[in-house]
Formats: sequence, C-alpha cells, structure tokens
Amino acid sequence: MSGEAKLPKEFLWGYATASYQIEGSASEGGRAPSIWDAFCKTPGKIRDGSSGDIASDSYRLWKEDVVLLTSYGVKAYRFSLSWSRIIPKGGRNDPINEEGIQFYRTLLEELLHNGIVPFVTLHHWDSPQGLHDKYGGWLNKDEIIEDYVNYAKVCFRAFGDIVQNWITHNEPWCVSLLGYGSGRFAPGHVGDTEHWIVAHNLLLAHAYAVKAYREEFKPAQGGQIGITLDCQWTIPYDDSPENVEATARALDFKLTRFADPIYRGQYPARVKTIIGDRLPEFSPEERAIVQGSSDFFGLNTYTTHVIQHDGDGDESVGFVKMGHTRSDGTQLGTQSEFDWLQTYGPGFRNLLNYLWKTYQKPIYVTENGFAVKNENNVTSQEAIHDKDRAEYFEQYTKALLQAVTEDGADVRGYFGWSLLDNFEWADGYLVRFGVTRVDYDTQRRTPKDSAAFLSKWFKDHIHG
Ligand code: GBH
Repeated sequence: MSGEAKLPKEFLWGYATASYQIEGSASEGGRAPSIWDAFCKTPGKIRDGSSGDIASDSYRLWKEDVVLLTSYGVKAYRFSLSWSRIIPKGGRNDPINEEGIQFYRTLLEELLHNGIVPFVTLHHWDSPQGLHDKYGGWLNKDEIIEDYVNYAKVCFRAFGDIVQNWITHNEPWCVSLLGYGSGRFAPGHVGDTEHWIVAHNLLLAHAYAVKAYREEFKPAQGGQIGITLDCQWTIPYDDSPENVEATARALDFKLTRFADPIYRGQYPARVKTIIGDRLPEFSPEERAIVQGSSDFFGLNTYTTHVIQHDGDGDESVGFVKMGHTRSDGTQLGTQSEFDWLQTYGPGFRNLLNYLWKTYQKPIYVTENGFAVKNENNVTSQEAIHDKDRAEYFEQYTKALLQAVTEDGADVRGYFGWSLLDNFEWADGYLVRFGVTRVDYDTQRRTPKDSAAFLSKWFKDHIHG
C-alpha cells in the first residue's frame, strides 16, 4: 500500500456496543432493572415484544467477545457500563454491587491484556428504574445530578487506574427527545416540554461529572473525558432560501443545542427563539461548568439527511422534513432496513470537516454503521455476506481518510457499530447492525464479510 495516504500510527479503531443491547443476564449478578427493562415490559413498546433479558448474552460470553475483538485486530473497544449493575438502586446512598464492579474490572483487564484500549461509556440510556420510581429520574435536576456524579465517581474510583477514555452520555438527543418527547424510547413520555428539561439536566450531570473527574481523578489517573453526540450531516433539498435556512435549523435542533453549550457555553439563537421559555437557562455558575466540559468531540453518525422547510411539522426538530431524496428525484445512496438510514460517504466527510472547523476539538467517531435491508429475514449463511454493509464501510472509511489526510480534520478514532448483532431498542431483534452474526437460538457468533473488510482496511491504512 506504499504511496497511498494513511492514518497516523496512533489512530484507534474498533467496535462499539452498549450494556443493555448486549449483556443480557438482566437479573443476574445483583443487577436491578433499568428504565429499559421496565419499558420493554410495557406491551406495544418493542416491535417484536422482546427485551434485553438475554440479548447477545455478553455478560456470560464476554471472554469469547474479547477473543473476537482480538481476531479482528482492533486497537480499541467502546462499551458501556450498566449503572444498575454497579449501583442497583442507583442513588448516592444506595449500596454498591461488588459483583458488578468485578465483572467490568475483569473485562477491562482482559482487554488490556490483549492490547485493546477501552473507551467506557457511563450512560448509554439504561439509567436505574429505582431512580425513575423514586423521583422521576432525569426530570429531577438536583437529585439526578448528585446521583449521576456519585455513580461516575464510583466508576472512576473502581476503574480509572486502567481506563483512560471516558464518555459521560451516549446521545443526549435520543435520551431526551425519544424518551420524553416522542415516547418511542424509555421511559416513553410524550410531550413538548419535558424533553427540553431532560436535555438540560443531562448537560448539567455530564458537566458536573467531568468537573469531578478533572478535580479528583485526572491528576492521578491522567485520562480524558467527554460526551458523545449524535448527528447526521444535513444538506438542503434545493437552493431556495427557506430550505437553506431549514438546513441550518435542523443542525441547530439536533447538534448545536448540545454542542454549543458544551464547547461555547450557550444555546443556539434559533432554538431559543422557537422554544422560548420552555428552554431552561443556565445560571452563571452552571454555564461556567458546562462550557469547556468535553476534552474531545464524541460523534455518532450514520447517514445524511436532505432537509426541507416544514412549517406545520415537528417543532422538536425545528420544523423540518428529513429525507434522502434530492429535488431531482434521486436517492443519496443504498437504502438500509431503517427509513432514516441510507449510505452517503461524502456527507460524513463534510460533517467531520464542519465539526473540526467549528469546535476545534479532536474527534472520535464513537459509532458508525449500517443495517442491511432484510438481513433478519435470511439465513445466517446469507446474512454473513453483508455486501451493503461492507460497501457502506468502504465509503465511510474513504471519507474518513480524506477528511484526515486531505482536509486536515483531527480525527483520532473510529468505532464501527456494532461488534455484534444485538437488541436494537424499540425494534427488538428485528434489525441487525453487527459485523458479527449472532444466532439468537445458540448465541453462536459468526464474522460477516464487513468485519473482514474493516480489519483489512485499517491494517492497510494506519501507519505501521
Ligand atoms: C445509535 O443511535 C445508538 O447509540 C445505538 O445504541 C443504536 O443501536 C444505533 O444507533 C443503531 O440504531 O425513528 O424518529 O425515532 C443512532 C441515532 C437515533 C438514529 C434515533 C435513528 C431514530 C429516529 N439514532 N433515530 S426515530
């Protein structure tokens, strides 16, 4: 591969997972329910009526999964901790579950033993049901901040000597908007006010946890800490002023509303104007703590959206219509199993450039992946030849390489979503994102073609 551009030697790549989506053993090892356990038991919420009770059985098969990671040649692995496995009831005065600590400690040691750098997410949506029952969970600002910071500190204390990369929350947009706006996700609240409060409280809890890490742990442990936001690149449907403005508004309602407070200390003007006094305000002290509270930009991104103004549409996304069809009728790329996801590598390159220019923080792509259409309806033998996923990764790695080597964006890591087929939230087991096939009857893991593609690509495109 001589002569071809490559990523720097220190570039980290690997796969991402999340506790509730892979672990299973929901009532084993001292774990208590999270809001997702409760949500899954509510009829009609999960498309196939399933839950994460067993999932990809990774609580039991974790060692096999590390072997898998090693066989793929990854340099890093991003996974999340289950809060209610570590502090079952969740609160600052509640007991710590040593069995939970031990489980993650052993996993971390095995990763390090295999030369794999852990990226640990503290909160990937499965907050303790105990706190939800007790005081309303993320809606209760003072209580949840204290309990979240306590949980974070328990984790820094238990694992911080061997974990150098921390992520506070995964996708606060999803937690707030889907959990407390559309009600598609746990805890299933519907409305147009609560989700702004929850988003605000997530930002504060994140910021206070980062403050605690920087003051009490970082001096001795020396790691970095940040947040992961989700964002799809946006392009206007046509060059009409209202669609161009709608495109900027779409980005503000998805990304800037989280990124600007964190990296610049304020909510964006477009959001303030539309939401008015339903958008909470930061006190001067809070603002100072939120601003600058992420050492890096954690980015989950899957696709690009073509944006049109939609005056009668959904306020919570900024009165825009999102699609993949251009004004000339063509599609951006290959359709996935999900309406919201089509392949479009050039959008990824633009997004990386935009984030680097706008926020000037090193970027880690903490999730990126594809759900092949109909993959759940074919045999395992057919599913492992996941051509559309491999082609997706081919486009996205190319865009990544261009953004880094041609455009100068400071991207330091890339995690494919996901290591395994797993519990896909409201879609249960009907949609698969894994580079590894999981046969849910036997829990047998089989690498798909996309896994081979990424292993080879990164082997060829990182300086030796
Ligand atoms: C990621 O979110 C999650 O972090 C991960 O856990 C998940 O498995 C993965 O996506 C694949 O889905 O239909 O209006 O409810 C990515 C961001 C947010 C994109 C929710 C799709 C659905 C919008 N996703 N969104 S809606």
